Amino acid sequence: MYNICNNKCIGVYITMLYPQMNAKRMLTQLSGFWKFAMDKENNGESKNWQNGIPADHEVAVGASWNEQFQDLMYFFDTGWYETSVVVPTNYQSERVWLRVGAANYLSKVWINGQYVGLHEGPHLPFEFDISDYVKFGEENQIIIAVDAQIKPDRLPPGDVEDEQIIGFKGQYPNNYFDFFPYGGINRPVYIYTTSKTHIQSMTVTSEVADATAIVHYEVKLNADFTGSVQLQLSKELTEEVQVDATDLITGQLTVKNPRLWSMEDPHLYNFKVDLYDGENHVDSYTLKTGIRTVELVNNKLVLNGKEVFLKGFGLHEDFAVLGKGMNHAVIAKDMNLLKWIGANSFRTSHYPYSEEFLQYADSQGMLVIGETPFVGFVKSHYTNDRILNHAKQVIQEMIERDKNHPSIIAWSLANEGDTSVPEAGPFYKKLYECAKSLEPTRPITIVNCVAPEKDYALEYYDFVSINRYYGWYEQTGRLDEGCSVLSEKLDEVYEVFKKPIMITEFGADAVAGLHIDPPEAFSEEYQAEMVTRQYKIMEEKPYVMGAHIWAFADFKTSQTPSRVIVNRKGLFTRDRQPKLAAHMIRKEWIQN
Ligand code: BDP
Repeated sequence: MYNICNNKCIGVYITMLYPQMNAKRMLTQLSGFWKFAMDKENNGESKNWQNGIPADHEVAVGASWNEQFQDLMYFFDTGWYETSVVVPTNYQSERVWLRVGAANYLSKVWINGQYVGLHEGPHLPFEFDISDYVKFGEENQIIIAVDAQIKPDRLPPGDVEDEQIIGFKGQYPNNYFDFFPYGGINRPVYIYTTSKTHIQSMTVTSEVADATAIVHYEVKLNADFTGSVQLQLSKELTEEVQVDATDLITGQLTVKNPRLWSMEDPHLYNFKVDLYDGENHVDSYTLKTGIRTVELVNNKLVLNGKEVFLKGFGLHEDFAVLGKGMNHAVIAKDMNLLKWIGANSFRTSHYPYSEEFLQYADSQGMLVIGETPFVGFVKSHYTNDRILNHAKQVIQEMIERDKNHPSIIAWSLANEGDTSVPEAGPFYKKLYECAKSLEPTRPITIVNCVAPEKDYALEYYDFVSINRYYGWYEQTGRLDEGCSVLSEKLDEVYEVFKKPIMITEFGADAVAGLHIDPPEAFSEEYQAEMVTRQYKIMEEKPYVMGAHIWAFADFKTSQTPSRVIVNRKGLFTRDRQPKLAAHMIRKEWIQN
């Protein structure tokens, strides 16, 4: 456990290397059907459920519970999961880890009735060393209680008093962010082993000049180690260093004529690290990463020295039945459609996406703005130390998990908080400083929705991100007016901040199959015309670095009079079929 932003991890060991099977590590997946019990009073512990749950369902793990059974759809209390596993006796001398890809929201873990620890927060993995809790060669009971209650001090927060909220009031359930607050163990669960002394974390960054890359590495071990360390960058480069009683191995590798990671050639190097204690092979880990540079120059994003205009979408992890479950086929479909339409980028709106999603973005050459789950902060959050510390913890976990993905080109630390109150300034400044101290290589932003002259937070960030719905929430039905207001307002935003502007959201709902001419709000024609015209305006502004349409696909929301089951701003339907706007934008993006 280590703390960089001066806050406490809550019993969790932050080591975010994606689990892998290799010469020194065993890996097995525990996803599948688990026993499940609804704890509507949220007091399962007082009923002794940690020793065995009174199962009322059997649900799939690796997906939200809500859509698997009708009576779970609106269940937002604590779901207790139980399974059992035999850990082979030949791993007795190893460390055995239980790793959960993500569970929404607060999870507590017991093995054989013994409390192991808890993790707070959705969308990020957590793991525990369970070596001292398991009985080798015997059946072990694993119980995970997942508390999905919606509360004001959770991230993302919900159930805040209406007066403070600037959007999405009075919905059911009462989350006030515009996506369904799915509960459960949404991503895969693994058991894996490591040696007692093992690699805990790896950081790889690169500098490129004159056809040479300097690859800086930092390999963090869980304990002091004496021996030799072999470092290999794909097959091309091998180095060996001797270390003496240290838990941190740092250095650099020089790569001549590197094959840079880019959108056209998303080349990944295997950075393999092996620890040897004499003849004894102690640990091994292979990290897939890319060599590339990213910077902001003259209001544009520059990748490997070349300017790139970001065109793409805000997405959601959302699919029928799965809810927020990780599914490889849905990821492949989404990435395929992003490429089909000519997008080069997306934002992980409004939370960190699965590791598998980012791995696929790496291999497909897609550029990603990685976002935290801080949606819709209001005044009372900014003066609450628990929120600040929890937010820093989440930033630390996200950066630790995602820092080596070449696809991630920027971080977004929040979406549509109320930045018009003075308390927002110091709060967002602290978040920025926390993230920058952990990760100085990528530009950082927050997404704003208030008027620029009222904003107290964006001045601290590297670029300005804005969500703007001219022609939809304002100037409804008036496309021409929406377009001219957009053009004027963009200039105003630039005048205030004098920083590159990323339009992170613009768009209109369209009901698939609804055709109206002349175009009216909610028709496919209206959405198609609006996003195409507005995109062109944005692209022509010299200070705009990119434009992301809201949204990629329709997605489920809470119940509210302005949503018919799903938010329909998708250019694709929830089952990923194109609306008219998808064809129009494809013409625009593929030609340019
Ligand atoms: C913005 C939010 C996004 C919403 C979108 C909308 O950032 O989550 O879904 O608007 O209203 O407020 O469709």
